[in-house]
Amino acid sequence: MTAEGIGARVLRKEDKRFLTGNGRYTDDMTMPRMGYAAFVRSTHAHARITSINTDEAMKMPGVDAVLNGHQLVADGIGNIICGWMIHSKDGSPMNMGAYRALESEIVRYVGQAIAVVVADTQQQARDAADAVVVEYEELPTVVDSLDALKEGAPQLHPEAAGNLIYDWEIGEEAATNEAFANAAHITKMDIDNNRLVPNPMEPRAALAHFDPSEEHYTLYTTSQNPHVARLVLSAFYNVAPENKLRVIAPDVGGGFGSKIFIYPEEIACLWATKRVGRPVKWTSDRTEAFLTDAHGRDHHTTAELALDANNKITGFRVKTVANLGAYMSLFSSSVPTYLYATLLSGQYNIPNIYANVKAVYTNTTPVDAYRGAGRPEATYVVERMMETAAKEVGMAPAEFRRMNFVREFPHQTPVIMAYDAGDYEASLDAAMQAIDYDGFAQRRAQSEAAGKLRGMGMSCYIEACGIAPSQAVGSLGAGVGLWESAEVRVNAVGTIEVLTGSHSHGQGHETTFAQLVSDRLGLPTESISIVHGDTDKVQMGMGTYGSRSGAVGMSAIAKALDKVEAKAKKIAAHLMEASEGDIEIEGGELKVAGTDKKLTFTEVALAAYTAHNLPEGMEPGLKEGAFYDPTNFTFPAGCYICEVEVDPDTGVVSIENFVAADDFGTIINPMIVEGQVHGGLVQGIGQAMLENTQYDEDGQLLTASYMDYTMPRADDVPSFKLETTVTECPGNPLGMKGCGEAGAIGSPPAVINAVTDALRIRDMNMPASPNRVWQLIQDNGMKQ
Ligand code: MCN
Repeated sequence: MTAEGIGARVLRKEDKRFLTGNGRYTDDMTMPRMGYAAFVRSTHAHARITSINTDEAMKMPGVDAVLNGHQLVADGIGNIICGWMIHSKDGSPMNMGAYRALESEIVRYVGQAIAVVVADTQQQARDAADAVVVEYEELPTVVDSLDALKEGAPQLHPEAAGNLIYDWEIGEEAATNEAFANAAHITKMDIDNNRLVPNPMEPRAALAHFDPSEEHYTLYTTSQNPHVARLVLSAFYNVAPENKLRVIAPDVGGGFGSKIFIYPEEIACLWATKRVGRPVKWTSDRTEAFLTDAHGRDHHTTAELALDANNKITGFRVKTVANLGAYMSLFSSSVPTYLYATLLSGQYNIPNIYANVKAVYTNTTPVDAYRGAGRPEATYVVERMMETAAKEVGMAPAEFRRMNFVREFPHQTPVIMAYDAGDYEASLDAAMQAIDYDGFAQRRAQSEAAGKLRGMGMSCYIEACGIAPSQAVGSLGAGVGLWESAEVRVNAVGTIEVLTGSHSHGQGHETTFAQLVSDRLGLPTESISIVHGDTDKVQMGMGTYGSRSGAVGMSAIAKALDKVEAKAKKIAAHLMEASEGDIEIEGGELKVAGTDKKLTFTEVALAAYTAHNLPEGMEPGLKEGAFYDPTNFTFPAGCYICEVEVDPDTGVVSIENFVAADDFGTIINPMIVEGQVHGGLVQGIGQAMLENTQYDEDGQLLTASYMDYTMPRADDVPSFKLETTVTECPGNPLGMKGCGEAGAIGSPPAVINAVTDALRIRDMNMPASPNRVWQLIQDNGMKQ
């Protein structure tokens, strides 16, 4: 333990670089003779391409090449794939339409890449892309997933009849139906989850370089998982063999899930660099980001909750239609299935659950994981149902939840997940106390006296993160196991480099990972460097998503540290002529217990490399690696309570109080965790209050800029009050649970529960925009 060890509020080491403008992002990289790429994109949501005329574009200044999908296919570049196989309830594999990096026959969403221009400057490339003439024969479009399932709907892919990708189920249908047949009360709701655009601060970018002398490719890219990118690019797309491809994800300015997939642009740049014989760089502009970054959410759900005469939940039946857009992206199939429906038990003891999920193609941008990925959708359904059911049976929502909580662990849910540890009542109580739950009636009366409406809503979320035990995800259809790797290199002078397969793009790993090492070895964090994001430096990794870097990535480091410590103790024991079992590591020293004999860590490290006085047979050096494969997910959980005031004249909702009580197990750095929760809460509140992705019936994205897509700003959110409860996760050596997504998962239902409470209505869709809220007030006659 050191002052910078586990539990310390250490300032983020990486911030010096970021705050002084010294971050190095993909777009900052330059190479000699570098050309710039710009994409010709479909202006139609569904159309047959009848011709692509590049004559004018090729004559424009600086233009090197205009490459299209015919050439891509001729060069043997593979289709974009979805790496997680889902089987329908009849056992058939999912129906996947072909997705090419450049499409030359039928385009299926606005913004789909058709051709790539390479030119001397970015502006020349963009101008030339505008000059490429594509002729289309328009086809009918469908943008809503329920419409896409209707008979006679426009068909997107010949491989997917009726636009159905899969018709999947989980749980016991017959037993659940029986629970409903015997129910004393049934609550039924139609619940939509609005489509979101991820909007990380740094848009996607790629810089590809082919070195003909070595037949070797380098790709700088805005990736959350460079090793997986390399694996997928080589194994499926045929762009380069894995040993001839180096993928570097340098500083990445946020991802929120949207940078874990392989996109057409990375494939096209890698392919184009060899064809044109110069490095090729592409950087997305914000409009391209709106049109082509994988979107999130977009569910239509019908949910039913069965209660017995004592208001105990006896059954939960959920039918969801998930819009996956025009093509299946890398992880898209898992989001509305294993990441969604397996969390439908929430924090509750529900004996019977049955869920059916239909995934559907539409003429919209592909949909994949976005912060929370399936778990916000599940939490929204569960927590809207809990609030509504409680009110229908005349119970306080907190007490209805309390009486249905899971209380004994481990707890096997009917939908695969086995919760390992938790204390849901503790976080409920902490949140209720922090928001002064009992004082709400008085605050409401005061608001009403001032002509305002006031409401309170809660959400008791649970999520499964630390994704995931390889055995489990493998048996569920995932293409790869989801372990993590680490290597701890102790240099001869006692400084440390930690190589990790996790990738930090805002989560502060350079600080928290160093804190773990500092805690274990007693060294200052400034002598510890975290190396990540480069497939030539770190041998293998699975990357960052599903709030896994703490629970899985740091556990791999802890395992490697075990080995480093064991070897260092052996060396120290030998040098001090003591027994290995008597060596203790403390404060940067290796001491012989009960004596004043000691060596500094640096002395032991030096001895490991000078190597003339090592125990017999010991290899020189002090460098150890480990792979860590978790035994279970981790299950962070908490209670969020939101209190809103609504101005009935304008429909403006103001969040007056927001309390988040979370259980993340052992916390490495409370300040970083609070930052993660703040960010997540703002994203969740953005979804609940402001953000909404709208297509018109022709498949044109109406909300393709910040003029029309409202992102949350500082003045949209209150000062959050955070509480912490701790039950250690028994599944990893550090007792940690993930914290990176919780805020975005738990907050939307808390907000909507509060707004519906204020308006005294049963239901409404997100976002609670002033216009929608004002209209609801008019419709329900509540204007005071
Ligand atoms: N941590 C801790 N104690 C815990 C849990 C975590 O101190 N009990 C620390 C970790 O050491 C790490 C940070 O908190 O520094 C987040 O850890 P974790 O919850 O393991 O999440 P990941 O590092 O795997 O990050 C992924 C997660 C996800 S899935 C999304 S989406 C997301 C998020 O993190 N995207 C982000 N947070 C983001 N934050 C920023 N700034 N940008 C994004 O794109």
